[in-house]
Amino acid sequence: MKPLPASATALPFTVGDAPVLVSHALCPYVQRASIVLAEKGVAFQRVDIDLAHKPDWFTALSPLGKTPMLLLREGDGVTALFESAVICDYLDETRAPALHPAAPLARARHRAWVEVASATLNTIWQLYTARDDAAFDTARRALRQRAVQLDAELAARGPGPWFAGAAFSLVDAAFAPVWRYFEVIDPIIDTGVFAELPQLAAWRDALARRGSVREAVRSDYPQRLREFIVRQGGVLGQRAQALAV
Ligand SMILES: N[C@@H](CCC(=O)N[C@@H](CS)C(=O)NCC(=O)O)C(=O)O
Repeated sequence: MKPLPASATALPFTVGDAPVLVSHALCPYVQRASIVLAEKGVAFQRVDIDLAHKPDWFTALSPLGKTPMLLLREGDGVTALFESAVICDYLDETRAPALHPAAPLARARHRAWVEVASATLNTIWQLYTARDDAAFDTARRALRQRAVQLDAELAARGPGPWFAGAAFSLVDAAFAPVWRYFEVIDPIIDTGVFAELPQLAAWRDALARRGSVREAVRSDYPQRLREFIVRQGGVLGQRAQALAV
């Protein structure tokens, strides 16, 4: 694939030696890429866009019109990478330290758990867009089941603090944004998703304190997420609004 000439993309910023992470303030998939860049000590520029009004340059470069998109300088041109798992894998193949296991089978298993994190994000979406109590409870139960499953997986894997023990991995980067949602959701409606799951509690806690995880969102993230949830107008949004007045 030939990189696009920089002049053809009409970007409102310059892609220099540091890659550009095209982002949305609340996007959990962007957080994955941001965490991985930070873990690898790669300096990057973050450009936030409004997904409700996608800029033309973004639509031209992004086949699926989704964040994250990573823009990389290649010679005189710019190459756009999309899909968070692909971006993370590319970064892992090109920058140390490795965040995937070296053995192909263990690496494949880790990639599968990244998929589990994506599926969990879809269920969280169902939770905060649920229009009635039954839909909310269906999503809540599915998330509880997932949490129980992960707690058992962590117990089987042995001591942490990370998913794969002492080494932070791409699975950690994929799940950190998943658990972060509940820092905003649970104070609105206590979902009970994490009740009595000690391994999972310890993992969540370690992730929440990791520098790369903390820096993956701006300081106003909780407030923005709460406002976004209110705008959804679902069960959770209505409760959030009621609590705010
Ligand atoms: N599978 C994609 C999902 C990315 C995604 O869903 N991004 C959302 C924001 S969090 C998006 O850009 N939505 C805009 C749209 O679908 O039009 C990935 O892993 O990168």
